Amino acid sequence: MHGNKSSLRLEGIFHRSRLALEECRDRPIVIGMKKWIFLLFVGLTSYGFYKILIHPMKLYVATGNPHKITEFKRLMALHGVDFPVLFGGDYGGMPEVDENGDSYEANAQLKVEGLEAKIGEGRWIVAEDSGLEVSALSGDPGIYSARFGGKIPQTERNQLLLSRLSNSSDRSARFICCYCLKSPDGKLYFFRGVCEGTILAAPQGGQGFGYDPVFQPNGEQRSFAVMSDEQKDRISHRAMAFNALLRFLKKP
Ligand code: ITT
Repeated sequence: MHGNKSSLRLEGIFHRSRLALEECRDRPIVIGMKKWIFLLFVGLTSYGFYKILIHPMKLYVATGNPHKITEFKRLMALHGVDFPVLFGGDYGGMPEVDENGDSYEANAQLKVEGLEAKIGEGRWIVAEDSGLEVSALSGDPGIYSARFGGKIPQTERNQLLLSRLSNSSDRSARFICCYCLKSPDGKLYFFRGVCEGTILAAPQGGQGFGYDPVFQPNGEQRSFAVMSDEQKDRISHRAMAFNALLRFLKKP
């Protein structure tokens, strides 16, 4: 992955710094300003090479959902993410994963492991599992949100949800998003985001995806599907989880 030229240049820098350090060892106290500057330069350059060439932080996003990719990219742009991020098309497509976990965390981890089996270990991989939990339905559809009602179009799925709630006065619900991140040394980290709201009496708006037209976040007078991207990205479950993920990744 790293070119010979870069390795040679690095070798040269390390060699010169070794010589400079050996000289300093003989005369530890008397060291001229020029040498301090040289050592500082060597240190910074080596660190730069290490960061850019030897250990570039590259994040693989394990999802096959184009809407999630769009939102992830928007959130990256909003937060000025400055490391390379790879999506399905960049690594030959997200493999099929049997999402049979009993929690968002478990399913997100299964997706991470599904992609890891394809691209190999030792990478930064993140996956997300999300869903809509409706109080009057005891938290359903929850982790089964993508499959609620079977293989039907999302508009029918939304209608099905509304019909299940037709006699219910409790319309409270929440979107949950959980990211699972695997680091190159094999550790797993989880980040959750929640957005509380209510289920509307009828679908509203044509933006967004999934259950957006029937979900109105608390403190708003319109559904997610009426809001602009920027408005959704300020309060959504995905934005909350993304913020936590990014805080972790940016930690020195
Ligand atoms: P991947 O597993 O490939 O990531 P998926 O669509 O299968 O994509 P999930 O298993 O996490 O994703 O299913 C989550 C479902 O919850 C999703 O298909 C939507 O119906 C719904 N959902 C999640 N976030 C949403 C959002 O921001 N707006 C509307 N619906 C959302």
